Amino acid sequence: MANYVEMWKELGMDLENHDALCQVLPTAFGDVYLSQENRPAAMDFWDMVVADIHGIRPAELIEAQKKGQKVFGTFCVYVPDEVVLAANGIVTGLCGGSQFWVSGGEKVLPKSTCPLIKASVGARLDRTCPFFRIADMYVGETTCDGKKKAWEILGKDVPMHVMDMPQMKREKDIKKWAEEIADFAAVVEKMTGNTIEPENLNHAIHIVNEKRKALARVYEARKAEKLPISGKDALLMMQIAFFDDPVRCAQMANRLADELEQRIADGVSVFPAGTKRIMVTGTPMAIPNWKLHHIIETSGAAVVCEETCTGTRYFERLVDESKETLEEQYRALAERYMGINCACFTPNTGRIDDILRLAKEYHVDGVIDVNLKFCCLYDTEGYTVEAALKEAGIPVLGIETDYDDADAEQLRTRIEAFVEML
Ligand code: BJ8
Repeated sequence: MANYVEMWKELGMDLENHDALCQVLPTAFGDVYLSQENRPAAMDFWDMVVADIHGIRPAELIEAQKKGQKVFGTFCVYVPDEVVLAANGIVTGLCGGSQFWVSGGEKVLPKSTCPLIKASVGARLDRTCPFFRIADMYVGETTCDGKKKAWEILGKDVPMHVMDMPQMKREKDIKKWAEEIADFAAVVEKMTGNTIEPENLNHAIHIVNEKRKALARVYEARKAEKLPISGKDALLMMQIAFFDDPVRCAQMANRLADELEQRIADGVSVFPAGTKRIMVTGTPMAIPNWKLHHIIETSGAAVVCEETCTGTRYFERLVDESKETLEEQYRALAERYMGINCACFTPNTGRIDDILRLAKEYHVDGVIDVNLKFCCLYDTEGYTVEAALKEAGIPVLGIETDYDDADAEQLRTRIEAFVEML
């Protein structure tokens, strides 16, 4: 860690405060991750990344900036990475997943804002996250109300581009999203000084598709009866996918998938036979939010799938690689991205279909519908989700939580009781 102090200083970070974060993270990671038995050897890559999460990748980004590349920070899986990559830019996720940042966000936001937004704003304003300091531009979107207003605060001293997200999925909405993508492309071209041509956009589409396929291979292995990987490890891979170089991410996920497929062939499982299989659905879990997975997996169950933006919503469905003009490519991108089922859309019946399909594919015994406190969208949609699951005869437990550990024991009691009755 010490090696990066100069870099953090140059980034204008609050070193004293940041030290406090650097001290808690390794303990949390050790308790949650390194205590697991028989982890796949290929997890060594993600362990190494987490150990220096504010060092290794930020240093790479700074190097790239010195060579003229621009870094775009994003907060939502609807923002198409392909457009940035096509202009030789770099994308990094910026969503905050730690309670450490929440109080900083509460200085300027209502307390009744979801912790993901509070943590993201806190990380930025308290100057304790290098990724926020490095990004040349932030890219927001008009998904939920909290985020929409947060952009106005976050965008004060860093260029901010906001993509106007349709809230329905009619043909005219898909067309509108294709136009938004084209507008975003123009902004990216201006920022990077590079032109987006059909060739480089198709190359970028291919890169991101390969990343999606690699992540999907790891998820495929989680459908096996004998689980070759824990939900916590799969979640970690997903969380870091938002920060990593997409080509390396695909290589590492494929390397992990090779090992998992071998484990399946050898009958190796990280859980005892008969462990109950849980699917988690709901709000995303930004790094280092491992709270719910840890509670579930230390309460006698295993997480086999996440229908979240740090799960299947991130990689399912590919972008058509056969298009030849920019207009067709933007349309193909819009079609793929509008296939994501976020609760900010109405109606959002596609999400219910996904949940029922995934519950079957991953052979789940029960579903935990998780809502980050003050996320009105997912909270309200929980009613429909839970009714559909009950109708399908799939046990479901709805919970609301935040990043604070204060409710951990209470959650554990409820989750243990739920697992017991499965
Ligand atoms: S596509 S889930 S990443 S918007 S949890 S900030 S919705 S109040 S993160 Fe999201 Fe895109 Fe949708 Fe996914 Fe608002 Fe809810 Fe907070 Fe949320």
